[in-house]
Amino acid sequence: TVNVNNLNALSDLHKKPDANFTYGTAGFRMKAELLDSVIFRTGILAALRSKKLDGKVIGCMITASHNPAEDNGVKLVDPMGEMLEGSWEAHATALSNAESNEHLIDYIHSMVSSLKIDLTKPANVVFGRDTRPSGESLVAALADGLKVLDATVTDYGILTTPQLHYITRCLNTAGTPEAYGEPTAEGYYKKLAAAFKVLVEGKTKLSALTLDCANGVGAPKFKEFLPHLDDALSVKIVNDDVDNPSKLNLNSGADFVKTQQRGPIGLKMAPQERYASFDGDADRLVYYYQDDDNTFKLLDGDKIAGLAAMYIIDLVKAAGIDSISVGVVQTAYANGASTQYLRNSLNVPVSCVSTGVKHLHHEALKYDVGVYFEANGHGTVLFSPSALKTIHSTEGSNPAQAVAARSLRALSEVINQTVGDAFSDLLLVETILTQRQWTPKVWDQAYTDLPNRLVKVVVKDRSIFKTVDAERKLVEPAGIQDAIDAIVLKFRDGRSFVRPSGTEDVVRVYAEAATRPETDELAYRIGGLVFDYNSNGSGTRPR
Ligand code: G16
Repeated sequence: TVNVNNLNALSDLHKKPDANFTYGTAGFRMKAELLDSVIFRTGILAALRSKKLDGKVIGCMITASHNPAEDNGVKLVDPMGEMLEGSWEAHATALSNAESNEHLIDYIHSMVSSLKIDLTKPANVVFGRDTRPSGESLVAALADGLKVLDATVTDYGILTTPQLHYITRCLNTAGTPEAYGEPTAEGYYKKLAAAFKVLVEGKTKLSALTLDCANGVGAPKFKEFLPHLDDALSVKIVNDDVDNPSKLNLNSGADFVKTQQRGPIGLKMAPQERYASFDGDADRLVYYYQDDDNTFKLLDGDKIAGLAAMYIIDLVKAAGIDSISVGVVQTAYANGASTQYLRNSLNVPVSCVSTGVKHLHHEALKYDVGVYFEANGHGTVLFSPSALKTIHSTEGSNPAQAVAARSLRALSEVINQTVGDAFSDLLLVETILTQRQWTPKVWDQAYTDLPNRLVKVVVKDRSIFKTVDAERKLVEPAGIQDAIDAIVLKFRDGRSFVRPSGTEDVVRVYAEAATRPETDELAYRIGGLVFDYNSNGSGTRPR
């Protein structure tokens, strides 16, 4: 059983405030000042998870990713570097909401018995954090939580989220045939850089890429990474001010660029040059450029998925191993034109799942090579064990086939297969553009996005909005979906859906239609409908 005195003493240092918590799209996320007890209890959960898995290493990342500076959160990482298993999210939520130490102990004991956790097993947990100032004290709360069950812990300090996922997998696979690499940031840089150099060898280097790091952890870490690339890639970093925490994700970063459909404020763009943005913990990436007529053009997660799928299909054909099936996973936010392109031009199967990398990752495992990206730039490519085996055993019967097979092998190394990773995705895009000698405009010509708009609506209680069908339909509040459908019908190529965010206290409204004015009107009409349904009088009605 759990040492109750120890738990009481530690838990008293991290008292639960009067609030209700939910493990959301990517873990717990809210105002940092509310998180102390939640993070403490997440430490207990991580230790239980490790014990349940026979001492396998579990990762905890303290970050609120794309959220504003005053927020924070925690994402839990399972042994192979994937997100925490879905069925454990309810336990995380229940532990965080236990009202007293007694309730907390009761819930831990109920988990121990229902999940058959052997408390005598070891617990191993690693953790890291992004650059948010609140991270420091939250890490201390996590460490206290880990003491409750005597976990062995390693603090990796400040890291990007994908680096912690990578390290977790390396630690759990060390010494096995699936060994993933050296479990350090340095090992991560070396692995990615070596693979990238193979992929661009002998090709003419592209002009410098301008990289907006959202004033987050991606900036110092990408600076650490650059020397490993030697001169294989030129990158000019902007928005790297991590010493002014309030600037994090402010008017910059992947979320800003994607939702505002414009470059970071203050960035002067030159026509036909390449620009990219990370989010606050460097697991999302979007590209963009300015066209000759000065219009802003976004190359988001859908465009990256299309580019990656196109390239991989070509490579497996060129290597003579086109028995390998490629599939793409998207969410309802995927632009309708991207889905058409994937299905009709590339002839690949496309599945649509709920928001959250965890859902996409799971679905992508069904393909030999599963490309998954959210439109917001969060995604990666997964190679199944059998696909990897084929790729590694293919010599090719002529030099062209051998080169393609070698590229595929390097590609599987440059891609962080644990989770969406902005560094690794950037190298993937740069590989393809370099190999093809493409400008961003050529990449963009694969298909033309339907105009789209994403609106955030502040409501009284976002939990009343319940969705089905990969979040494309609302079933509650009753009747609202009929009202939405009636509006959508009036718009050419109209599509719209409404879902509560799992990372921010808002309801999101997505709309696309044939033209920009129609799209905006559709988005604002649906947004207004949602606002009127459940307004608390504080937010503004979308218009
Ligand atoms: C997280 C998740 C993403 C999700 C995003 C927005 O991203 O990892 O899968 O798309 O939140 O989710 P929601 O619409 O539910 O707020 P990040 O980069 O913030 O961790």
